Amino acid sequence: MDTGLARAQAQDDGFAQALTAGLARAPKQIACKYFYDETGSHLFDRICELPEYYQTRTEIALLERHAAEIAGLMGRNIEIVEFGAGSLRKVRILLDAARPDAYLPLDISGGYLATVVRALAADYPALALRPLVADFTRPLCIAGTARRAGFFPGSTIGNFQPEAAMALLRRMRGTLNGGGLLIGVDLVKDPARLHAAYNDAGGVTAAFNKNLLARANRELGADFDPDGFAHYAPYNPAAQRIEMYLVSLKRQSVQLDGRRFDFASGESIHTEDSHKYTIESFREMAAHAGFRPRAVWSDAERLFSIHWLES
Ligand code: AVJ
Repeated sequence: MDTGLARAQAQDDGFAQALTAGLARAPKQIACKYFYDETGSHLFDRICELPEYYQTRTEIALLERHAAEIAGLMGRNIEIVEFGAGSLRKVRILLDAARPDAYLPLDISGGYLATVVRALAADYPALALRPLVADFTRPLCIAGTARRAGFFPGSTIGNFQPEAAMALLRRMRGTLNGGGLLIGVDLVKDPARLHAAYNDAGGVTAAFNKNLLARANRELGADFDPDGFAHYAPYNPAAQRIEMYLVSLKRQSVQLDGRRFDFASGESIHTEDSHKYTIESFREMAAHAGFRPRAVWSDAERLFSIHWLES
């Protein structure tokens, strides 16, 4: 989607440490949050526009169609807290419909938050903007006692292993002062449809995946050859998730931080899992995290879901 925004770069998000530790493991791995440097964020915006990637446009259509009902459930005199400031297009729908007293975007990038605040200040003069530089995957405490509506769109919850997703929901619940959580969740569906969404014909997802290697070269002085790796993103139906890998196309070595990492031909770096849920399986997980699932909206094809969970 066109957010019209670029994320600021060079925040110290621990990439160097995470990559050296992840490449020393067997099998090799790296957390998917490291995709999102400035280039990666632009590539992700392009993914959201792809014909194969139904998620973004489906979620936006659901938000638009049900905005009034969502606002009614959120109630009056609330604060909206967004976990990971993402697409302004999505939160604007909520700001217009729910008219909260304050918007608290939480993000690891202070530069990106500054851009968000600048973009919204002009259009919402009566809205208190309280950006918070924070990693929402870590323990969270947000000062203040006003009732909050949490917002966690984009099926980002799918990037966490189910156990970690449950723990994250629990932690988010603890920040809402008795309010609710509006959360977007991608649904289990025809594996061919899922496969196409992560293996687009234009190769944008492949470029997004390989940008991790380019990022390591740019920021850490590594010497990865991105063409020496293949983008591989199969759907694992037993685990109900897309798994994303970079697979070495040959035997090769990479220098990073004064260390050498060897790759056998065919050896992989696991870069992302994207878990899919049924409406029922997600509601069950939310209930285990202490929420009461109150409302759910989905499109006619059952591609994507948005849940309103009360705490
Ligand atoms: C929208 C961030 C959850 O799992 O679909 C898109 C990111 N990875 N294509 C997803 C992603 C590959 C993603 N999130």
